[in-house]
Amino acid sequence: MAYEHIEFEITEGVALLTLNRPDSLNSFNTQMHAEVRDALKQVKTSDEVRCLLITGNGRGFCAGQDLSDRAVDPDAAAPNLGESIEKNYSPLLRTITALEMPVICAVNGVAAGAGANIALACDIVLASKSASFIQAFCKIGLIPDCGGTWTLPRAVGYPRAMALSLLGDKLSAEQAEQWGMIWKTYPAEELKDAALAMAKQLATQPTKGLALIKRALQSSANNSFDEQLDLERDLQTLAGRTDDYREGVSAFMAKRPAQFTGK
Ligand code: T3D
Repeated sequence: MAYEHIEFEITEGVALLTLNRPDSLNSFNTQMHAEVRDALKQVKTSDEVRCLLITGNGRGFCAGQDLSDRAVDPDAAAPNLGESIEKNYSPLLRTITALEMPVICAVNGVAAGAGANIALACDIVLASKSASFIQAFCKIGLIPDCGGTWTLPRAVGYPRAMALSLLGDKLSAEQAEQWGMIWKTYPAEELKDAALAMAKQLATQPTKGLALIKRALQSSANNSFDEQLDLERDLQTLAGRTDDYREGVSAFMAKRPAQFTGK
């Protein structure tokens, strides 16, 4: 598939997916959804990719749904937003969170609406110091989607999640970093290099083990302590059977750097 609204490349084990509709702050239209879906299918099926990095071109990361596709004639029937969520947004979020590798988001500018919550669903969120996060949904009569009503209270606590969602205020990336909502901020000119360096480093690590860590932490939100202990036992059993575990222990014992294959 030829891409018009995204850029996609795979280098050194890293898939770099760049949203590329800068004139509308990389907001999602149907075609961009299809292109992102296609790229993520490649990420999922490739033997080569061991880390995904998502970012945006221009001054925004992503302003959510392209609202020019939603300009509703007052006499026309209301659009079926549930269908749009079911067909496009929820599968995207499910794919990102289920990918068996680390997913980094480098938020290069404003992340609003679905754009904010897509970023927050990634495993490690980096941002430019000039970026911001806006739960813009309330300003147009909608509710936070893309998992935001799940992710946000867990990331920042209920009072902050509620105020951000009801007010739709702009949260600076630096404040988000201080709150622990994201991992780190960087000066704008350093963000992409820092994100790529982190992605390349992660792509050399025990990918299966990292995927199991991701699964364990995701499950902790809904498990009791006892259930989580059982899950850790089961996932550690799987981790212990990987080639990379063998290699990690041999390398440690031989006092040499480990050469992980992701297997
Ligand atoms: O519909 C469904 O399928 C359901 C799912 C919904 C998910 C959602 O994401 S709903 C929420 C949609 N997003 C928003 O409500 C955010 C709308 N954008 C904004 O509020 C502002 O643009 C920002 C706060 C993000 C940034 O403000 P600012 O002042 O830095 O930039 P700007 O001037 O508003 O935007 C720059 C251009 O991008 C501008 O176009 P122009 O005038 O230069 O030709 C603007 O219209 C365009 N743009 C920004 N956001 C969108 C957009 N065009 C279409 N859709 C957008 N979401």
